[in-house]
Amino acid sequence: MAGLLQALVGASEKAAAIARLCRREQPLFQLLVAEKTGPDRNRRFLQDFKTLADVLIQEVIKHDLGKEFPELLDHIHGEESNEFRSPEGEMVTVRVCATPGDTAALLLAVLAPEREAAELLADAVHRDVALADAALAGVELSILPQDLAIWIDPIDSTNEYIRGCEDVAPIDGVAPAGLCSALVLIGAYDRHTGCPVLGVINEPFFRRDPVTRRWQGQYHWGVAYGDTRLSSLSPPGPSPVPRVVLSRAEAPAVRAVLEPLCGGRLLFAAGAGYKLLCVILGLADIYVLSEGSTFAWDACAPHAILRALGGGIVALAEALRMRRAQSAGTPPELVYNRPIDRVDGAERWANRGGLVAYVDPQHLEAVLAALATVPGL
Ligand code: 2IP
Ligand code: CA
Ligand code: CA
Repeated sequence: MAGLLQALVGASEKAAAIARLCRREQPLFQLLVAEKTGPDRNRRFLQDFKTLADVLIQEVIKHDLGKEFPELLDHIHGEESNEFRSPEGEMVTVRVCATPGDTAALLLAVLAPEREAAELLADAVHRDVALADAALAGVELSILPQDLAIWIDPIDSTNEYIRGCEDVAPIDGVAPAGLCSALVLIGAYDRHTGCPVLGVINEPFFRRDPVTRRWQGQYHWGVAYGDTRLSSLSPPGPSPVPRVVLSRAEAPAVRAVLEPLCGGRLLFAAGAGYKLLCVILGLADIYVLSEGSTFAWDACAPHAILRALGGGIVALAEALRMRRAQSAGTPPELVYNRPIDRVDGAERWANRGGLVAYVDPQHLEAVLAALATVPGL
């Protein structure tokens, strides 16, 4: 199957371009950062523009992939629903139309009277992106699209995307917050086993061009199926002491047992996708999340890349249960085709028991051993 990985990367590039456009072009930026102010302002729509950006990006990815791979059409899922309420309270289904004019007209139903904003977005939606990447072009895979399904997080770390702090200084290489933690995540998993197989992470706000001051992005990809392991990145080198990255909201008891493991120096960052990227890039060795506050679309793409590099993402509660029961076998990894029973909405796809992302199995072992001592975890 030549082409699906390239199509995922192409879709992520278009998504990243739209994410940048919304911050660069005044008519869009104003909507993105608009505060709910006076009662005479069109409040609903100002408040929802950021959601529209997310929904639209997801629809574009879905549209572009579905067009090239019709076998995937009913198997492309994402964080957002494409149902959107217009300022008049009417439901609009956001989708990519046949022409930029039609797409602009549809967007205007939600954005009216902001015609310029609707046109700018429609333009970007219909613009082709060219990939100039010889290494990527040379990748040929034998896995079939009809065996795969897709998870999309159109923008992860939306809070940082909206807040938009541009020059947050990294600490030990890891940005504690800021625009750089907003990422586009597109992952493909095996429909039958739920295993992640292809992953693309796009960083729309990787760095600024020193001359134009415009944001430039970069992307990373990974492939893991059968015995095939391929990635745009090399596995990070070993580090004797595991560097652990956590959410600022992580439980104090978890912090307390992990701190001594990493020489008293924990790292903190925003964005589940960004913390996973830190492990992928070797800026951290381990990401622990003890809560169910991430979802299938947050983890699928990074998980495929981690597997391509020899690591993975373990389902934490399950791994601790096995460990405490002294069951044999390797700790279970997250899977992406199993919704939680009797649960509605996004929660159905929560990674409920938490997770541990790793590259080096020795670090994983040390961290699980420490976490197993936390009562109630
Ligand atoms: C969020 C986002 C948050 C993260 C949360 C995700 O996704 O990545 O930053 O929390 O788990 O679900 P934290 O930053 O504490 O890790 P989104 O921005 O797409 O809602
Ligand atoms: Ca997310
Ligand atoms: Ca999101």
